[in-house]
This record gives sequence, structure tokens and C-alpha cells, in this order.
Amino acid sequence: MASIVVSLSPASMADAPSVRHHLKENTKVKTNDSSSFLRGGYGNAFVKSKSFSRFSMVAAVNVSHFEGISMAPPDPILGVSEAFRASTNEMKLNLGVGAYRTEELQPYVLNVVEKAEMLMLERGENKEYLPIEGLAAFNKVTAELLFGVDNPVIKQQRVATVQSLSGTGSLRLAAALIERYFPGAKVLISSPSWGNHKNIFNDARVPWSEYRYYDPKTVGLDFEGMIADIKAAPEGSFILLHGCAHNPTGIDPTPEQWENIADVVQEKNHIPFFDVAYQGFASGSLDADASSVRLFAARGMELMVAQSYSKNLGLYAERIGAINVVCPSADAAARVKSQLKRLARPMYSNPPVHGARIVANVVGEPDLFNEWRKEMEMMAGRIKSVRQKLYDSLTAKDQSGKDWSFILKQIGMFSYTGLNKSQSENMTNKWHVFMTKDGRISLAGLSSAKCEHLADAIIDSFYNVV
Ligand code: PGU
Repeated sequence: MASIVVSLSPASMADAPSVRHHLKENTKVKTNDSSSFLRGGYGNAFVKSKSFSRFSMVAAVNVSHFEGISMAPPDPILGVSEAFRASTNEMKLNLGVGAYRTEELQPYVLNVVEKAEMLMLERGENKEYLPIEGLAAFNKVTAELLFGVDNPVIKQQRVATVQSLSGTGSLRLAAALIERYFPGAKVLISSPSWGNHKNIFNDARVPWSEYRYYDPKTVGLDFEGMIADIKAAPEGSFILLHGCAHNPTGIDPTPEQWENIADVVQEKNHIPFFDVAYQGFASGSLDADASSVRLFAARGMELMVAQSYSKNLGLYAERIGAINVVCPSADAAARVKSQLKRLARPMYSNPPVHGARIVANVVGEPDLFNEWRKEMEMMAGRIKSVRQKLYDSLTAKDQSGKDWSFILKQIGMFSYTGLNKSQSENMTNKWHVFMTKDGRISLAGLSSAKCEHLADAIIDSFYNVV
């Protein structure tokens, strides 16, 4: 029910004593008909005025525009961090978000990042707007890092690179390009995938469907299902592929399987669309982790790649990444870039400079670059060592003979434990292990000291909860 407030301005009130008698200031008049008000539009919705001969009456219509909005559910991943912060339990462990922690479970700022920031301060760089496409030095090094400096796509200037708001923003910009230039084209997403993929394409109004990826029976890749679904997709679909360290499963195709995937994608005239959020973080090697993308590029295929520096440089909050579109010619790349800029301009105008300068300095300066590689190996190494320790603890504690070795086969930040929703809830409610409800745990948030506790929690949840 809408309420209407009718008020009179003091001047008009003075002129109209008889009206004042009947209409006191802020008299509320109730009405059921909010629709007629809404039809009137929102431009001057709060105030409707009418002139009478001796006074002017102003009717302020006090209809709430926001009261009817319902509460959104918490985000399945970032909501876990909120719940973790709210918990006061001493044993609490945050294995929800994919963010690297030290052995002391503290956030980690890379030494190379601090060094790059010192350099930036010394240089006294300004805070002027960047161009819409971002920092030129960043765009150059980010594409080179992805494809390799000597890659023909780089040499022939066939890559349209636009700095965007980390991995998420880069995917969103690419989704906007698909929506505008490939109307009706479908994006195929792996089942399962990083939860935000579906949100991104939904919000961009790009139709999507899923291809089979994970086989719970083997706790491995359903390669035949994947190939069959990619084959069955309408010709010219966009196939979203995780470049390395598939999230959430930690299961990647082998090099031979990547070749087969490329065969089918090519056969069906699909467009490969890579999400590379973990370059260097999966194996510790920047080149090895980019090999899937390079394999497709080497076939002369057109493709898109969204990049993120959240994990490999620990720049989570700087929102630094890029969208790269490999085109058939330098001319086409220039045109595609111009359209990406045109899409970015009304969305966020231009990207932030700080993270872009950090990346440009670290990747562009040989000393910092080598130091970065060592730090990345260290981070990837710590994750591998807690992965091993978790496996050892599970095998030592679980007397049933269950084979936990799938944990060792998974790569990257995550382990997909196979725990279902209620088992995952038990992990949190009983053991204070905060994690997503799909059974994924972020090993980047685990310390050696907590491996035993985690193994106890997993065994209890696995055997005692259905
Ligand atoms: N793509 C994949 C496959 C990811 O896992 C993530 C982050 C992104 C893109 C986006 O990362 P940016 O920070 O935008 O560069 N996934 C993490 C982080 C939390 C989240 O959901 O944003 C995760 O825990 O899955």
C-alpha cells in the first residue's frame, strides 16, 4: 500500500487559511493504487504539484522504491569468508576462497610486489586516468607472458589486449563482446566450473550450457563426455576452458587430451575461450601453465583468453587482469580492440593503474621477473607439500583402505574432496572448517600444522554424514 504525503509550502499556506484548516502539513493520505504512480515515471516521482488560483499544493508521494527488494543469498565463495570472519572458534580454518596464505595462515604480499611498489614511489608516478584499454606497458608484457615473446601471434600483432578488472572483469568484457557481435551464440561451460562463470554470462545475457567434465566415479576427467558435448554444441559456440588448474576439480586434461579437444573445437568451428587465472601457480612454471593456450594458438585458431594476476602475483584486491583476443590479422585485432574499448567505456570507463604498474615492472624487469618465478615456485611448492601431508594424514588415520590418492593427482590451489553438501556443512558446523558446499577445499589456506585436524574432519564427515 502506498502512502501519499500532501504538504503545503509556508507561503501558500499564508495565502490560504481555509485550506490550512483542512490540510495540515504532512497529512498522510493512503491509497492502494501505486501502479498509477509508477506509470507516471521516476523522473520527478517524489513530487507532483498542482497549481490552484490562490495557492500551490505540493504532493510528495512517499512510495518506497527499495522496500520491495528481497535479500540476496550470500555468495557461495565470498560468503564463506564472511561466515569465517564472524566465527569466534579458535580452531576455525578458512578453506573457502582461493587465496594464498603463509604457513602461519596469514595473507602474503610478494617481495617482488613490495620492490615494484618502492620503485613506483621513487619514480613519483602520477594518478592520471589511464586510456580505456589500460597501461600500454602492462598490455604488452601480459600478452607476451601468456603467449611467449616469440609467438607469431605477438610478432604479427594479432592479439587485441585490453587491461580489465582482473579475471572476472576480463571475462565480463569478453561476454559483452559475445553478446554484441555474436548474438545467439552459446558459451559452453564445464560441469562443474567456477561458480561465477554462470553469473557472468547470465548478466551479459549470453546463453550458456554445460559440457561434461568431472566423473565422480573415477574422481577424474570425463573425457569422452567432454568431447561428445563439445561435438554436439551448435557450430561456432564459445568453449570456455580453464587454461590450467581447473577450478574446482584440480583436474586438467593431459597434453594429448588437449590436442584432441583442439581437434574437435577446430572441426566444429568453435571459438576457444580460455580462463587463465593460475598461470605459474599450478605447476610453478609460467610456460608449462600456458601450454594449453599456446597449443591452440599454434594451430592458427582465433581465440580469447581472460587473464588474472590475483593468485600468481597475490594482487587479489588490485583487480588486475586482461582480455586477449587472437585475431586473424593485425587489422582485425585493432578493430576488435576498438570495440572492447567501446564496451568498457560505459561499464567502468578505464581500469585502475596501480596493479598494472606492478605487473609491468615485475614482468618487464629481468631481476624482478626471476625473483617472482622463485616466489611463485615457493607458493606452489607449499601448496603441494600440504597436499601431500593431507594425503598422508588421511591414509594414516583412515583404516578402511579407501584410496585417497585422487588428492595427489589434482593440481593447483584446490582439492575437490568428493564431500557432498551435508558433509561439507558438517565440516563447518562441527569442525569449523569453512569451505564451499560443493566439497572444494582451498589448500592455499591450509598449514602443515592443521593437516591432521582437517583429515579428522574429512574422515568424520565422509563416514558419519550421508
Ligand atoms: N577464473 C577462475 C577460474 C577463478 O578461480 C577465479 C577466482 C577467477 C576467474 C577470478 O579471479 P579474479 O580475482 O577476478 O581475477 N576464483 C577464486 C576467488 C574468489 C572468487 O570466487 O572470486 C575462488 O576462490 O574460486
